[in-house]
Amino acid sequence: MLTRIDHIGIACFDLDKTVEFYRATYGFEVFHTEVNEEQGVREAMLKINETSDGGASYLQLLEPTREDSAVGKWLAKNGEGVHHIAFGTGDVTADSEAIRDKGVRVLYDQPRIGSMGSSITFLHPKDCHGVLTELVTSAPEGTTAH
Ligand code: CMX
Ligand code: CO
Repeated sequence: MLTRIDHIGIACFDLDKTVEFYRATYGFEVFHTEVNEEQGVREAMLKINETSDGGASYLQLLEPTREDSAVGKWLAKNGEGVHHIAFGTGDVTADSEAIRDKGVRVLYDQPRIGSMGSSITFLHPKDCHGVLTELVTSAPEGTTAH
């Protein structure tokens, strides 16, 4: 079951400058940064709020590590902006299979590794009214170092 907004993914050209904008404008601090080579991103997670199911909601600021990555291609075409939304679930595998059965294209056969050791998959934006949609199951508590 999808229980929360896990994060909103925002594509940017310069991660450091964008992080500074969110800090100076809103007071949001960086909770975690990492490079995910498989996804082709350098990213910063800004925690916005805790949630009632024990998870949290974040902004995920994304800078491409290579031009031919999903975010690199998207930035070249659209410029900076909201790239995707991500819903949180306790079981990304079960939920993505149930959604696939409804005729929505799920991009990965098996979930892959996302931020902070989470398991992630994506739904094709053309099957979701133009919104690239990610499903996320957080890593079990205590298994990730920040
Ligand atoms: N939101 C909405 N529509 C999008 C989109 C997005 N983020 N990215 C692409 N599209 C649309 C394009 O506009 C295009 O539409 P038209 O045919 O009408 O022009 C269509 O989808 C195909 O786009 P494309 O530019 O040809 O790009 P690809 O098909 O090569 O890739 C996608 C699109 C969704 C398969 C690819 O971006 C992908 O695999 N995304 C999942 C992985 C990802 O985004 N990783 C980065 C984030 C990592 C993280 O969150 O941790
Ligand atoms: Co994401």
